[in-house]
Parts: sequence; structure tokens; C-alpha cells
Amino acid sequence: MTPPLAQAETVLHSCWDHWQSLARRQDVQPELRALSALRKRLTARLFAIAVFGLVNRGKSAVLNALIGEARLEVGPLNGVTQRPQSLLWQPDPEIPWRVRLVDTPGLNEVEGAAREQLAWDVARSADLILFVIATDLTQLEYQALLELRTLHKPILLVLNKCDLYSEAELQAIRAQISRHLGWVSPQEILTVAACPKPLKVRTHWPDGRITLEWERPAPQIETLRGRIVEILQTEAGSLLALNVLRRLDWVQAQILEKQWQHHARFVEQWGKVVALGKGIAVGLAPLGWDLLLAPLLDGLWLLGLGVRLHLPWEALWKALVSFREGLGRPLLLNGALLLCAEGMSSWLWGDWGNGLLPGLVAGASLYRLGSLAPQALSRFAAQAFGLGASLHALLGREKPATRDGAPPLPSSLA
Ligand SMILES: Nc1nc2c(ncn2[C@@H]2O[C@H](COP(=O)(O)OP(=O)(O)OP(=O)(O)O)[C@@H](O)[C@H]2O)c(=O)[nH]1
Ligand SMILES: [Mg+2]
Repeated sequence: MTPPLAQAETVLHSCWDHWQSLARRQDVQPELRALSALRKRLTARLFAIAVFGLVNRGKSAVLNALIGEARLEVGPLNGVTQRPQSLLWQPDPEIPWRVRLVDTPGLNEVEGAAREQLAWDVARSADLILFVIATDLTQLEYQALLELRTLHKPILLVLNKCDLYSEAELQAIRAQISRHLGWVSPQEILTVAACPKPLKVRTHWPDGRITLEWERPAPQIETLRGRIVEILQTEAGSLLALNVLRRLDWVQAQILEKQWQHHARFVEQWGKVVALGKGIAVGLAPLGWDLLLAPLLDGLWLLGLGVRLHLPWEALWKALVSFREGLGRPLLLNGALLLCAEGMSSWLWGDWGNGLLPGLVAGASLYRLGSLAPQALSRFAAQAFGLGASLHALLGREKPATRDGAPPLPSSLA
């Protein structure tokens, strides 16, 4: 089986090649830039880890502790971090991954709605999320976790400031969080102290002097660092591939939506012209020929749409033959309706009216097909280039964690 990263590279490469033909269109520039950024991420083997949580939980302190340098501003006020900031980190020389750690603004900062949005954007593009808390969950944290789960990304729950609690208290907090969440066991909650409270240290000097000084103990971050290294060693490839493909899925859906918008006039006129032509051709053609002409003209109509909207051939073909989600069933129904119209028309009018009713039915049925086509074509186009199959394989049997499927809010948080 092809490794996930190689699979993602092939899919992304085909998508890139295909949509490059729209390079001159201004309205799709953001999507093309997004495709280019995805390619760079894959080539550079850059694994993104975002830190996420409410204000003042020690998010920036956790990242400083991980890299072993005080690079990010840390402070006692809410809202110290005002915008996402990235740091490159090499956690272990053995690991062939470059890691980008991204700090984010806290979620519940006063008047910080725009910054909260930035934090969510970072979380959406990250491969792994560190959700930092500093005690038992609040309702806001619980809601944010539920929402994060819908992103289908691994989340490490980091309980920071553990220096403020005794071992018994920590155990109680972890058990309570695990009860609230259901999907996280107490052992999976990683306890750290990224920036422990300074302690007063009494020093007895040889000359008899005694001094008292505040000293900050070393950070306790090994459990988190160890878990991240383990993930990088075992799952980083699949996680990055999955994330890139999911993002690609979204970008491609945007491009397709813009394509339909951009060509809306053509789609409408093309539908009318071919429906009229089909009605006339079927009406005038001798019996037998009309039954052959009808599907040919349906095919021509579909081909015209595909060429104009630059849809992948594979999507056109699948939409044409798929009965479950494509146009196969309506096309067959059109054929059956035409046959009925032929029969009824010869029964009603004999030879004279033979072409009128079939012509009308043929034209109207193609016009109706026009209302079903955008959805079916977009669905298959979105899965083209192997994107649908690769995503399916990578997601495996993972059950989507939707809001609907989430456990109800625990009463202590409600
Ligand atoms: N006791 C203790 N305090 C900590 C620890 N980690 C961080 N702090 C303190 O918590 C406060 C907030 O730390 P930050 O890292 O700025 O928190 P943040 O989550 O990034 O906050 P915002 O940027 O405002 O969202 C600071 O005063 C830190 O000194 C810890 O492990 N133990
Ligand atoms: Mg911060």
C-alpha cells in the first residue's frame, strides 16, 4: 500500500495541475494560493502543532518550556498573546520532521472576538492541537473541546500549573475531567508545570550569612514532550497527509462553487439551448432514431458543461453512470418517460402527432436534469484525482465527532 504522505502528494499534484488552468482568474486566487501553500507544507515535511485554550492557562509558557527558551511573552494579565506566533522546533535530532509550534490568543479575552477567530483558523490548519487547561474544565472549555473534535484532529489535553496542586488534588481533577469528557481517560490528561511558581530559597553561606531568594523551579514538561515525540515517530506522516487532504477537500469545494457562480449564465443558456434542440430533434426524428438521439444529446449537454467549467473527466463519467448519487437514475427515467410518450402519442394521434409529445417530454426532461446536475457533478468533482478514496482510506472507520453525537453537557458545567 502507498504510504499516506506519498498518496497525499500524488493527489495534491494532480489537483494542482488541473486547477492551474484557472491561474488567470482573479476570483480563485485565494484557493490557488492555498493549494500552493499545501504543496510547500508537504514538500517541507512541516508538522504544525497549535496550542489552544482560554486566556491565562499558560499556553505561551507551555511552548516556551517545550523549546527550552523564553521566546514568547508570558504574563499574568488576560490577553498577553494578541496574534498567532510561530516557532520552529526540532524536538529530537532523530526525527525527520520540522515542527512548527503555533501560539494562539486565548479564547475568552474581553473584546477579543476577532483574535478568537484567528485562534480557530490556526486550529483548523494544525496537525495536532494542544488544549491547555489549568484546572477542572469550565463550560467554555468544554464547548471549545466539543467544537475542536469536529475538526477530526488529535487533541492532547494538557493540564498546566500542576505545581499548584498536590498529587491527590491532581488525581481528583483528572478524574473529574475524564467524567465530563467521556472520551478522555485520566491517564491521557498530561500534567505539566510550564512555568512553576517561584519558591523562596534560603541559602546558608560559609561566612554565616543567610539569604532568602526567589527561585523558579525548572519546568516539568517531559510528559508532554515525550508524547509529542511519540506521535511524531509513529503517526506524523498519516496526520499530515490527512490534514492536507482535508484542507484540499475544502479548497477544491470552494473552487467548484466559484466555477458554478462564474459560469451561471452559460449553464442556464446551455441548458435551454440543448433542451430546445433536443425537443426539436426528437420531435422530428423518425421513430427509433429519436430514442438514440435523446441520450446522445443528454451526453452532449453534460460534455458542454464539463468543458466550460473545466470539470475533471473522471467526475463527468462517474456522474453519468452512477445510479446512487449521480445522474444515472434521472437519465434512465428520462428514457422511460420518452418511451411512454412515444407509446401514448401513437395511441392518441396515430402517425400524425407522433413527434409532438415525445419532443416536449425530451426537451422538458433535459431541462429538469439541469437542476440536478450541479450538485451531482460537484460531488464527483470534489472526490476526483483520488481525493475521495484517499480521504476515505485515511479516515478509516473513524466516527465523526459531531455536535449532535457529542455527550450532553455535564450538569456541573451547565
Ligand atoms: N504556577 C504556575 N503558573 C504558571 C505556569 N505556567 C504559566 N503560569 C503563569 O500563568 C500566567 C499566564 O501564562 P501565559 O503563558 O501568558 O498564559 P496564556 O495562556 O498564553 O495567556 P494569553 O496569552 O493571555 O492567552 C503567567 O503569569 C505565568 O507565569 C505553571 O506551570 N505554574
Ligand atoms: Mg499567551
